[in-house]
Amino acid sequence: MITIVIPCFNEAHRLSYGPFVSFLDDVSDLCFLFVDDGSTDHTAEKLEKISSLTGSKSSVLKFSENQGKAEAVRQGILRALPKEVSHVGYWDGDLATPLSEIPTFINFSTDPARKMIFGSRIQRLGADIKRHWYRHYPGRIIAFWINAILKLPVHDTQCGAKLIDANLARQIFAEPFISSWLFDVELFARIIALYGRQQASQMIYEIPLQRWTDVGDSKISAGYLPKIPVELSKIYWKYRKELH
Ligand SMILES: Nc1nc2c(ncn2[C@@H]2O[C@H](COP(=O)(O)OP(=O)(O)OP(=O)(O)O)[C@@H](O)[C@H]2O)c(=O)[nH]1
Ligand SMILES: [Mg+2]
Repeated sequence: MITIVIPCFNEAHRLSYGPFVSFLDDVSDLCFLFVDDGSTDHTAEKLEKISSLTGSKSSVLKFSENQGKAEAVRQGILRALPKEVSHVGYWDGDLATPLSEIPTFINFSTDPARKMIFGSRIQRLGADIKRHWYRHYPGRIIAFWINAILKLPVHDTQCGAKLIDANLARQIFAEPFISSWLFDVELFARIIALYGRQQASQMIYEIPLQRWTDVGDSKISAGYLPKIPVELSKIYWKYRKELH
């Protein structure tokens, strides 16, 4: 069984039931756990509707106060892990990465050597990656600094589409994250800390996505940009011994 956590904060206008319902109709051994992170709009009603249409294949974890994406994903994963799951994951609820990419992730995860599989938004011929230039270019600069900190040739740590072996997830989601948006970088740092860089680079597998669309109405505002170097410095400082 695989559980994929969908973090949702005031997503009523971006959540549509159709894709979730039809995807769950077609798959077995996979369920979604939606985390309603203190939403104040109609997210709860939308999620209830998805739950009622999909039965036991989806459930909702609700927080009365907003925890931020990192903690919401972490709590969702911790909720899923005691059940009989081989893998857990998380997927952005705006479906910027369409659910149709999930089977590719699952295929790659059948190799037991691959412990964390994640999507990469690489614009290339033959793929349909629609990302605004004003998100793409800052993203590449941030990715450069993330590479420098992790010392791994990773293209896109920040894509919100990841599938992780349950035993590894038990280790890397145990502690709260210090960063609410760059927590993905901490996941990589924690794997390096546990297994060393050499082994980490064999356990982590980056999949170039076939389709990705910038959905708009992002929760990350331009005001967050100046905070990114500060958050990256905090991450570097916290994990510096393990990352040397
Ligand atoms: N639980 C929780 N989820 C959040 C919060 N803010 C955003 N999210 C969720 O995180 C996911 C990604 O949020 P977006 O606003 O799409 O972020 P983004 O900037 O578009 O990220 P990209 O799509 O990678 O460019 C969505 O499923 C959101 O609902 C939050 O405070 N708490
Ligand atoms: Mg998005």
